[in-house]
Amino acid sequence: MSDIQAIERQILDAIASATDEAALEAVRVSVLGKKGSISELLKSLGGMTPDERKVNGPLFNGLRDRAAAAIAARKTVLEEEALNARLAFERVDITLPARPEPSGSVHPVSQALDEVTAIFADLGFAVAEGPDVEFDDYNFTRLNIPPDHPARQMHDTFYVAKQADGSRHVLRTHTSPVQVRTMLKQKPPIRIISPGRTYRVDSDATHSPMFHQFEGLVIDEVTHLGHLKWVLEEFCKAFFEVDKVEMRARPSFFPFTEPSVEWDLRCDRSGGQIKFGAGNDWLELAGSGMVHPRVLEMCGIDSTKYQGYAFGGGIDRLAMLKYGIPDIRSFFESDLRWLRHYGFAALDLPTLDGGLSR
Ligand code: 2U9
Repeated sequence: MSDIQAIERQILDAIASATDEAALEAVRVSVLGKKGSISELLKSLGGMTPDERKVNGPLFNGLRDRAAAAIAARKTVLEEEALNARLAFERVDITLPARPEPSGSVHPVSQALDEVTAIFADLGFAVAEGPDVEFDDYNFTRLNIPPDHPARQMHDTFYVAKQADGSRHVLRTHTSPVQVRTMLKQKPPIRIISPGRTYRVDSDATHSPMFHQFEGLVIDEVTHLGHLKWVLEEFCKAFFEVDKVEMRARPSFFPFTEPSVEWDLRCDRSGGQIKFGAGNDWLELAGSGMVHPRVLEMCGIDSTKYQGYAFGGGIDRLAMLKYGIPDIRSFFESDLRWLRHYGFAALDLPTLDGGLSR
């Protein structure tokens, strides 16, 4: 084998052995670069005789052309391999879920609150909200509970420090001030539901210092207790997911309603579980009544033209009954094991057509 053939073999082996583009570039520089082996051979032609040049010129140029072609071909192969490796590595698996499964769950009180709201919204009630820290005036006075009225004691109020002008704020003891605010700014007809947090100084297995209420208010030229009973019955059927319910009325007293009525729901507790619509037990459901004319007047509504009914119930209590939770305090202990057991799927909002509690 001639020297040139041996050099060519060596160069082609080096090109074939380059495993990436950087190694191939190093081979190219060592062969075809300014001081590369083939460039040096080409330079040596200048010192040769014309006869030697005639023989070696084509040999060296042929060697350069074949080396350049081999480098270009190897470069194409290496580029393709590098691209394939990147495509394999950077591939997006579109069959994977976009995010991990959500691990949070909806608290049973939030679930019950959403259910109550969905049911009343379906019955044509708008949702009204207000602040947790209220004026004494809106929480008591305009609801026919003047200062020193004995009913104020019934409410076991949390008082907030006195303001500079001597007035007192309270943590609202019911959501009724939301209705007061609505009446002060809106003309009848009014049909609202106000769900939310309420506060009273009380704590045992069935009472919590912070609890949740829903209250409804309907004001129009003609409203009566028959309308109220129908609304509560429709609510109970939807909330407890039964076809039939039976309610009984008991006379009661609230300063803001006259007459005042409390409602019980027929149920059966004999099987360890509570069932509605049949049985020999009664369950306290809600308080209600026709809005006291004095309350209407104090909230800017003409009591000779309009009348209204109102009702109120506990959301925590409804959640306890529906989901079989025995102690209200467990709602607020933030125990994750408890939440995993009693919680509801996130993003699954209750609707009447899609299902309430599934
Ligand atoms: C206005 C006028 C009247 C709301 C009413 C009740 C009766 C009632 C309690 C039930 C259990 C609250 O959670 S609970 O302790 N509520 O019995 N609530 S009538 O009456 C109103 C509200 C606002 C302006």
